[in-house]
Amino acid sequence: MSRTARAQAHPNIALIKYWGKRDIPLNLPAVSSLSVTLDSFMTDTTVTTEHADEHDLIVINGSPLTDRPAARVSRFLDLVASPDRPRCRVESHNNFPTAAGLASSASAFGALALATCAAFDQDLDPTRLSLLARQGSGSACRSLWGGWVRWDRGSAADGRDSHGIPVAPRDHWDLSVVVAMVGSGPKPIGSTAGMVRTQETCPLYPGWVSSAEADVAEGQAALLARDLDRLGAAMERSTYKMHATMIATWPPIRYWRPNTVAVLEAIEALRAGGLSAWSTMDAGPNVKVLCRTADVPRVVEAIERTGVAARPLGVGGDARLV
Ligand code: 2P0
Repeated sequence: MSRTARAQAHPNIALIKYWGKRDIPLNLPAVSSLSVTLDSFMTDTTVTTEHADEHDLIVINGSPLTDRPAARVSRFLDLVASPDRPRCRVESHNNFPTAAGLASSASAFGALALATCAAFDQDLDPTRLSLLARQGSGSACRSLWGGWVRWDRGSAADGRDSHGIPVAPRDHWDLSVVVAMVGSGPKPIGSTAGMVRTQETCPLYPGWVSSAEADVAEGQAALLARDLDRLGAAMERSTYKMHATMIATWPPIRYWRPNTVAVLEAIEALRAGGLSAWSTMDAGPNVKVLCRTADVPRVVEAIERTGVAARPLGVGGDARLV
């Protein structure tokens, strides 16, 4: 009998970043990370079993997936429900730009893990869902929970100790993330390939790995103490260190555009004027600015003065079945 399940998950933004893997097939990270889940931006995914065709049908924002991206989703379905499962139809929508460094793979595999387990009648707790989601895309293991989430590197070879851990609930702290939309096109190189190239060719990579756990501890302590200057400084440090390893990779991985720098400078100018606002960037040209919710209008104005559109987002909630 055919079954259908629908789930929604939000993307998350890393405050302390994940870049590099200790195991590629299992998506085990070389470093721990710390993130905040966003509201408003969302992936909405419906999984239906017993699709009549010989192959899975995977449709993202109205277009069927083919080749490797489709195979990646089918492999994930195999992981949840064994390779001899019935074929499935997966329909997924993002209400924000896909594959532009806005963590669409995090919300995608978070929602897919939840919907697939429900469609195959598996009742998994959030930690087991997080372990599954991680195998779809590393950062997805942080999107099962709202609020503030840590992902431990872990040390087990099978990855059982590497999953999301909620650190503070959504209402812990009234902060916002203002996304400066520098570019929304597809990125020059995806995160997975970019991480491998960094590990293989970047002479700075060992320093990135050896300093990361202290950054997570510092970020978490600042978060729990609600100390924005301290959290923001830890976040910017992690961002610049990660982008330094990307840029010192060969061939270099440079996601920055001229307006990326314009926004970074505008935020530094706000800070020089006494406002606590801090920048981070992921595998794309967009800048995300962490600030107090009351300061959002001033941050939006500063970003828009550079000619870049700004989108303020709050802290989001848990992934959920609909
Ligand atoms: C992060 N990023 O911590 C970091 C910062 C991008 C830069 O997690 O290969 O899509 O699927 O595990 O999770 C993006 O990488 O990579 C990412 P895979 P993922 O948010």
